[in-house]
Amino acid sequence: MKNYYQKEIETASYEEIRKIQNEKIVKQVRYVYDNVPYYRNLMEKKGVSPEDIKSVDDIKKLPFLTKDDLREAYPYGLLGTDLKNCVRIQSTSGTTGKRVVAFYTQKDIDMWEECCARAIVAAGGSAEDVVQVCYGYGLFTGGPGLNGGSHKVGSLTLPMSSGNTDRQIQFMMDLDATILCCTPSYAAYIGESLAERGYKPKDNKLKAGIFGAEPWTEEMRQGIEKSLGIKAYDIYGLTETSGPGVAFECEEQTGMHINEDHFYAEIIDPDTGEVLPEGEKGELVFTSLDKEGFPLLRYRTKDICILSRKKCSCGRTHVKMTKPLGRSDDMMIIRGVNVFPSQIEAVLLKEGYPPNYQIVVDRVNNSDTFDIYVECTPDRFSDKISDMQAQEKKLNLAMRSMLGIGPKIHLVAPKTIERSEGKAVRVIDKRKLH
Ligand code: DLL
Repeated sequence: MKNYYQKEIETASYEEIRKIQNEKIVKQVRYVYDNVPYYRNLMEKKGVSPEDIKSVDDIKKLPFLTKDDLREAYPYGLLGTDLKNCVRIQSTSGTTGKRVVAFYTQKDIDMWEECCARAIVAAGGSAEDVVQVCYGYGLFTGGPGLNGGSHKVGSLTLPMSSGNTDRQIQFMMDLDATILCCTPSYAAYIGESLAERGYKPKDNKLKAGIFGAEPWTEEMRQGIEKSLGIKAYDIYGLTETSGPGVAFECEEQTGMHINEDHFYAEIIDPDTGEVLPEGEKGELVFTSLDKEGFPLLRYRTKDICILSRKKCSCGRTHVKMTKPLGRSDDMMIIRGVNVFPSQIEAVLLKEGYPPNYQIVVDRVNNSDTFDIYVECTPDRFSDKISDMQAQEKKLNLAMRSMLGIGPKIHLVAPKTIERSEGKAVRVIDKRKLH
């Protein structure tokens, strides 16, 4: 028997889903127009009023929102309701110093957790399961989202958070965890660590994993499935829309169903903004249909993917997205953390370094390496190793405080980083994740 968390809506016909979306969008646009002056202003500039939006077909008339808008409106400018109605924030890094701060009412949290619950049930989860959540807890949405989803399903939840692999393995083995939730690179690392300790895949009770928050390949999936003896499911989401669970994989493992009763998806040409037909590759844009705290309309995710309405054998009818196939901006995800070169540049300038640098990212033994080569100014350059090390340490701390993760800093002599004749090559990503 097939299992769903909310069968009726997850298997509703296209017409039924459209009807729900059409009803919600009319209300939602009116709500945003009345409550978010920042967006009202954008609508007025574009000459659109709430009366122009009668169905989701009219969404294309609305203005886009981007990370730049989030930065400009930071922190409260896109809030949809009084702060007293909000119960939580979550946050992630933004393009420069300013982070994205998303606000949630209790209703928003319930909706988000239900989306995660759908993902857990699609991966075979039920009240019988022990769900080990080793996404980060705190400001990152991964831990809280899957934790809440697991509670809704009624599974026993192990709120591990990330890191401390010895403890992860101890709980996994002693408490018979059956579903593992973490980034795919951490899942691969756990698999390796189990093997190093002499465990075979059959020694654990895991049956499924729910992995996302960063790009991963089919090869990686096969490796994880083999090393842990599980079926590995992809899960997608972003802080701006809620967090994990915007889309999730079912047993077919051929793309992720988008929770269309809550999020309306469009694919656009990233250069022209034109909406592209189903099946074409472009940038994914989301409109949240019923969020109260942070109700973004037409948010440009910068993730490049393809949508498909091909019938799915799992019985779910919601549109599917491919894995993100790339980004239309320069955001990297390193050890699960979103990193923009502009953030690195901002730290260098603040610390008095010239913006001559190169970022090198690689993956060694399933863990990301993160190195930044920075040119010293002549007055700072020294023959004394301890002087240079002290400066590297200071820069490492400044980077860590901006990014949330610490790169290995290599200060190099002035004029040694190759000058390019065209666009500077700032990032060398050797991971080949797409
Ligand atoms: O990464 C939310 C999340 C947590 C998703 C746990 C899945 C599991 P942010 O930190 O705001 O939110 O980063 C969002 O991460 O725009 C994508 O570029 C990338 N991303 C998220 N899921 C996937 C995935 C969380 N399954 C950004 N595959 C998004 C590839 C993903 N990239």
